[in-house]
Amino acid sequence: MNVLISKMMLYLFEASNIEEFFRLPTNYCELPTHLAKGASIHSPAEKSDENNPGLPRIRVLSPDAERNEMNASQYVAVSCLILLIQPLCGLVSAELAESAELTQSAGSAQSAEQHQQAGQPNIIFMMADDQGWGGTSVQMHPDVADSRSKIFRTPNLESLSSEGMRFSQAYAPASVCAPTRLSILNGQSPAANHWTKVASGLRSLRNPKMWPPKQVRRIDPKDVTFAELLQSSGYRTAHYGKWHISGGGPGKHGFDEHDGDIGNEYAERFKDPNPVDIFGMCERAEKFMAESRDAGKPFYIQLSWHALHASSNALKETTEKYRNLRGRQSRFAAITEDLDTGVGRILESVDKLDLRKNTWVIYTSDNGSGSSQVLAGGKGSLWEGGIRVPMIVRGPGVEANSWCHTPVVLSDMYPTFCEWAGIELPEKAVEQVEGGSIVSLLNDPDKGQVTRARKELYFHFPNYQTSDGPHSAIIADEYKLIHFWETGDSRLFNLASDIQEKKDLAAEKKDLVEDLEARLKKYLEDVDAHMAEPNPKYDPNVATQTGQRRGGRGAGGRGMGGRGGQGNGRRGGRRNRRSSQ
Ligand SMILES: [Ca+2]
Repeated sequence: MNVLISKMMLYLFEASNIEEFFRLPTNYCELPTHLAKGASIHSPAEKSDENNPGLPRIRVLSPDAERNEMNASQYVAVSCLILLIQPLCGLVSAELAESAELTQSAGSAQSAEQHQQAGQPNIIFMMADDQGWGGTSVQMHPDVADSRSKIFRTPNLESLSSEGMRFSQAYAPASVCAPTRLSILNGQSPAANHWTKVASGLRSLRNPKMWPPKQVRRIDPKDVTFAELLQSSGYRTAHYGKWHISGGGPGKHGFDEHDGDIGNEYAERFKDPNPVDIFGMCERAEKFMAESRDAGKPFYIQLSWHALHASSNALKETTEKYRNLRGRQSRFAAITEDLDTGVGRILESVDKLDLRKNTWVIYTSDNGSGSSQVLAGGKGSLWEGGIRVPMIVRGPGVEANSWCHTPVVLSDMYPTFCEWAGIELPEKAVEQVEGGSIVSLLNDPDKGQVTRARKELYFHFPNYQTSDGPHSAIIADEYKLIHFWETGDSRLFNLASDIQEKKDLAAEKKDLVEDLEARLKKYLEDVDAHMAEPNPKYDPNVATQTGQRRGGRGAGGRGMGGRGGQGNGRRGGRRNRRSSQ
């Protein structure tokens, strides 16, 4: 406490006026640079003080990593004390100013622009819906020519990738929509969130071998989201586009501005000239960027694009360009290009507002689509086609046109954003977050490392959506094991040499299979994952209906393939596009 008071006193000596001081609890940006470096102020998990219910608890993490806490009443008391002695400050501040440190910070009041350059970085996180690994014209792996589409045109993403880093092995936490979105926001896996499929689909099942678990289907109000932490440390935060995880909508979970608690149906009414609200989202984002810059505040903007949903809403002009393609393919090509145009407008806004130097831009997708010419499986399956997604990052210090081949997962974004913002995760978030920061990879893609609570990546899909049935997967080093719960069988692949998951190594590496199966099962127990349970009334002589869609390979064989031609729209669970998956 004494340390905190002394730091506040020091701050007051340097503050140009008392109003600036009073912004301290809510606006870390107002701290002089030398105090602000590495410091954060937040009132995160514990929204109120245990001893004084209703009063927010304020935490100050000083640059030397000392954690200090006080509640709101203590803060007011300290503030009043400092107000009383403020007249003395003038007498002593001249003496203090002789020290090199204070001299350096004298006149530290920064203009908004200066702050943007020196303070916490801005973050723009863009996520497409159902855009597969090969669903853009950006090659996602240097050795895999077909990791890009030769039909779809995304020149703005090409430009972004030429200025940033491509992650060749980035994963969505889930192979379906909402579970991925929640996992990004709270940093926890879909298995631990007990939300692995958008809806259980129990009613459509007839005589299944296993009964899938029910789904939670909303963000838990107790979750600490990264958006709340950013907000508490001075960020302005906005979420535009598809939310899809209920729980009261973005405004209840850390976003100052948002489009509400909306899902797929929302965007369907937006047609030419604003297909699925792509350009509306761009306009709102640019306005938010400009306002934040003018206020001298860092911002976080999440653009959860509705595209590629409602692809028939693409601009007529763009659709015309692809009229030689067949049916769905022409629509997906058109909406993909429209989305890319939206990405270009966002990038233009960043430059127009002179924010590039201090702004991170991340582009990715919420799940695979099965539209890759290379990857097996698709949406709703844990083959690479269901979970490997495009990912490009541009930002301060990132080498242009660079690659990172270390596996990352989108739940890594939470600690990454917090590290960029200089936020130390509160205890509750440390327990909750399974991802690790990718900052060191961005600094050095070869030597950097991601530190997570567990070294391996885990995926859990105890549901029926494809011919795979309930299954789970673990990726450890270059190996990936997929376990199928209906049969108890596992498949093992070396992703480094077999990205297509063609050569099953399970028979020849039995020890490794045993080891990975044990790790997978232990993980699922540790996070209390909800499992599919055997159906005691299952009758092998009666037909089974699981409502399966394409996109898997099938637990027992390779018959399903799932490696459709680029963007042919027939693989990867494209049926039922109007469903809420
Ligand atoms: Ca999706």
